[in-house]
Amino acid sequence: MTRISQILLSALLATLLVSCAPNAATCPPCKTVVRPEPMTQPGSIPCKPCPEATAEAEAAAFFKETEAELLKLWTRAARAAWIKMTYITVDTEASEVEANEAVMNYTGDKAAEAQCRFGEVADKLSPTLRRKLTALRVSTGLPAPADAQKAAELARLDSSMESTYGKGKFCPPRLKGKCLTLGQLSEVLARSRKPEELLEAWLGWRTIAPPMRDQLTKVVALANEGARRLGFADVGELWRSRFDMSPAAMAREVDRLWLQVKPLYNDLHCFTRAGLQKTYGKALVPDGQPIPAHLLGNMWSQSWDNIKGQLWGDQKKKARPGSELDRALVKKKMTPTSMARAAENFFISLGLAPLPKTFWERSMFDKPRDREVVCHAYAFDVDFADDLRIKMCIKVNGEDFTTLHHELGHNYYDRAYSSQDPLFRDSAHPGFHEGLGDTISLSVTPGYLVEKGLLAAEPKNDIEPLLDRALKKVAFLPFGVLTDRWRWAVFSGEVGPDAYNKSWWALREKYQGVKAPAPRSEADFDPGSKYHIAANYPYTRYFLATVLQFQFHRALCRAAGYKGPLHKCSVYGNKAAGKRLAAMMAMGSSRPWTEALKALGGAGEDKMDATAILDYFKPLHAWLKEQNKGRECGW
Ligand code: X8Z
Ligand code: ZN
Repeated sequence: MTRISQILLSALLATLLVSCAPNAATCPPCKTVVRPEPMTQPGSIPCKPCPEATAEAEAAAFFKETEAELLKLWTRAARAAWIKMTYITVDTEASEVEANEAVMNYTGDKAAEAQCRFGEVADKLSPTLRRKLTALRVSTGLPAPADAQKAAELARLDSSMESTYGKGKFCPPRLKGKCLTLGQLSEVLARSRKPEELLEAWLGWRTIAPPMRDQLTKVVALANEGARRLGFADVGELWRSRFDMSPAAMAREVDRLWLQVKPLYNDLHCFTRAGLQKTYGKALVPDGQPIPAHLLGNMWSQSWDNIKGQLWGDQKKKARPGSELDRALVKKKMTPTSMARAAENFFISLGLAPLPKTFWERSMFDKPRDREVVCHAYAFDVDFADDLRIKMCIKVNGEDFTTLHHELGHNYYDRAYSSQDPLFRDSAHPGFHEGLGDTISLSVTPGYLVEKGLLAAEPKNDIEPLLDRALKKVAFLPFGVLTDRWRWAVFSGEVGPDAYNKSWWALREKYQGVKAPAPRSEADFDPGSKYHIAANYPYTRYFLATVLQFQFHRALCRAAGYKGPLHKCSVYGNKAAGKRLAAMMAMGSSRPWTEALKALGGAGEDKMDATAILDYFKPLHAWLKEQNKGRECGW
C-alpha cells in the first residue's frame, strides 16, 4: 500500500467511525485501523467503544484474526532474530529490524484498538477474552509509539544495542591488535587469582558499553511513548503487569521474597568475603565493606561458583580450578552435542517426548569461527509449534551443562503449550519459563551424576555440593532483584542519563554488597555490559525463577513420593513428577499462574514462596552461621 492510499483509507475510516450510531447492532470494524499520517496524538485510535451486547462476539472475532496475524509476524521475527543472532551483519540486522518493527507496529495498533473497543466492557467479557486483552497489551517488551518513524527508530536501536553487545571485544594494548571476547574475558575472571589480571578483564569488557548509553536514553523515551499509548505510565509498569496482579503489588511481591532470602544471602556474603581475604588479604577485601566486584569469578558477580576453591581454603583445589564435574565431562570426552543429549535424556526420563530431529539439525552449539554471533544462550521456538532450537557457544564444563538444562526447559515448555491459542503460548508468568529447566538441573544431584557415570563417588558430606549450588543460586538473588530495580527507575524517569552509572552502583552496593574495583563515572555505562540490558530484556523473571525453581522442585519431589532432604532429591525417571510438570506446562498462560502452580504442586501451592529455597539450604545456612561466628558481617 502506498502512503497516499494509507492516508485516504484513514480519512475514510474516520468518517465511517464518526457516523456510527451508538445503538448500532455491532461496533464498526476497527480491524482495518491504519496508522494515522501525519501523526496525530499518540494513542489516538479512530475507534468507538463496543456496546456491551455484542462485545463478546466482536472480541472473539477480533482476537481470532489478530492472533492469526500475530503468529505469522512472530514467526517471521523469530526467523529474522535467529539469522541475526547466529550471523551478525548489516543485512541480517536490517532484516531483524524490519521484522521486529512489523510486530511492534501491529501489536501496538491492535492493542490500542482492543483497548479502545473493549476496554470499557472488559469486565463483561469471558475470562478468556479478558485475559487475551491483557496478554496483547503486555506482549511486546518495547511497545511501539504511534508514529511510524519513531517505531522504526526504536526497532533499529534495539537491534543495534544487541549487536554491539554480541560483537563486543576488548583489545588490550599489550596484545598489539589481538582482541578478547566476552568468553575469553570471563575465563580470566573465573580462573585467574591475580588482581591486576582480573581488573584488566573486568574493565576491558566494560569498554564495549558506553556507545549504548545514548541509545538506551532514546529507547526509554520512545518505548515509554509506546507504553503510554497502551495506558501504562511507562515501560517498567508494562513489564510489571505480566504477573496477574497490579504492577505495585508485583513490586511488593519481589520485596517480600527478597526479604525472606536476604539473611541466607548475608551469611553467604560474609563467608565468601572471609574466603577472599585468605587469597587477597584485608587490604583488598576489607572487613565490613562491599566485596570488589572483580574478585567473585564472574563478569557481573552474579554467581560465585568459580571461586569455590578459594572458599574452602584448600590449596590443592586452588591449584586445580574447576569442579569435579568439569573434569569428568572432559574425561568422558563429552562434546556440546553429547551434553545436550544428556540434558534431553533427563526430560525424556520424565515421560516427555524427545526433541524433534530438526532441533539437532538446526541448533547452534558451537561458537562459529568465521562470523560474529550473539553467544548468550537462547532458546527458540521459531514457528511457535515445534521448530525448536537453541543457540549457545557451549564449553565442555559444568556451568554450560547446567545452562543446557535451562535452555531445554524453554524448548520443552514452548512445545507443551503449542496447541494453546497464540496469545497463550507463553509460560504462566515469565518466572515460570526461566525456572523450568533450572528445576530439572536441581535434580542433577551428585547421586544422579554418579548413577550416570559422570562422578566417581558422591562427596563425603553434604556441605560441599550445597555450597556449590548456593554460590550459583543464592549469590544470584540480589542481582536478579536490582537489575530491574534500576531499569524501573530509568523508565519512570526517577533515574536520568546523568545518573545511570551512579545509581547502578548504588544498587549493586545496597543489594549485592559488591563495589566497583576502580573509580567509575558517567562516562562509563556499566549496566550495558550485561546482555539483558543491552538487549532490553526484562530481568526480574530470573529472580522469581530462582525462588520458584526450588518450589517446583519440592512439588515434584513430593509428587515422586520422596521423603528425604530436599537437596538430595532427584526426580530422574519419575513419571508421576513428569506428569505434573507436563500438566503445568500445557496450560501455557491461559489461566492465572496461581492455577498453574496448583497443577504442579496441588491445592496448597497458590503463591510464590521462598520457604522451599530456605529448606533446601537449611543445613548449609546453619553451617555458614557457625563459620561466620566472630566475624563482622554486613557492609
Ligand atoms: O540469560 C539467562 C539464560 C537465558 S534465558 C542463559 N540467564 C540469566 C543470565 O545469564 O544472566 C539464566 C540465569 C540468569
Ligand atoms: Zn532462560
